[in-house]
Amino acid sequence: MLVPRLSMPNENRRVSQFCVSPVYAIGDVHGMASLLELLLATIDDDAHRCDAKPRVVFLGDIVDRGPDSRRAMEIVHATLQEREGSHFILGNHDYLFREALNNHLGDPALDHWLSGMGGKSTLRSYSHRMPGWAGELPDLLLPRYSHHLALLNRAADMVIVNGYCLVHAGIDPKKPLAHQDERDLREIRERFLDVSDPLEKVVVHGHTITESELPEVHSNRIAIDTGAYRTGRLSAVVIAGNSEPRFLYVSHSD
Ligand SMILES: [Mn+2]
Repeated sequence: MLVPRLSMPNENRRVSQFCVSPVYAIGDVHGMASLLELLLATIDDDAHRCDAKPRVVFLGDIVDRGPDSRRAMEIVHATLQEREGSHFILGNHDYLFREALNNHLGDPALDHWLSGMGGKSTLRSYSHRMPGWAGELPDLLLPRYSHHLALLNRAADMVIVNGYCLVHAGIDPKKPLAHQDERDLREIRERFLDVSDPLEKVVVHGHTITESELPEVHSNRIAIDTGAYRTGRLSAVVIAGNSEPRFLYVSHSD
């Protein structure tokens, strides 16, 4: 059974939450480290305006496809250390990377990750050498990057913030939040996206690039994967107390 990680200790206190530690949830990064740096600087400016300490939740898929997964992972690691109350939710790409580093992937699965999921660009950002077989990968990377594996190993599946449920891909609309399957949280698409009925909480998610390539607000969910590696646009939603969610984004053309 999966117990949602209730990780914001003050959220139930009966105090005004206006401008108190807003949460900035960041969509799929996919190796776009420069955009991530820019977005975090934008978040700092935004939080500074209301004199608040920003908490950051990464909605996952930090690695693969884009050019600099290693640096993106380093930024996530530093952000979690520096900003209290911040979290990293594991995406399906991060999961495969974690499995590879833990030596849990056989050669066919490794090949699928490298060739079919954009894993090759992740490995290139870490090492000039490609592993000859799955078992070689941990030896190649872990001497210098064991802290990245530790980050992946302790990543969350779900974070609850105020009335919102933050996950990578979505939830199974037929199950209560407390009984979700981890794999659904990382991978679900149509079974979740096609449902417009109210859910237990409004779900904030990435994983599927929005049609508009901008953040989208639906009746039961907020979608913020704006396809950074393809569109050059990385987005975040700001959740602060009882105010309506609002959005920040950065792009290469800014
Ligand atoms: Mn994904």
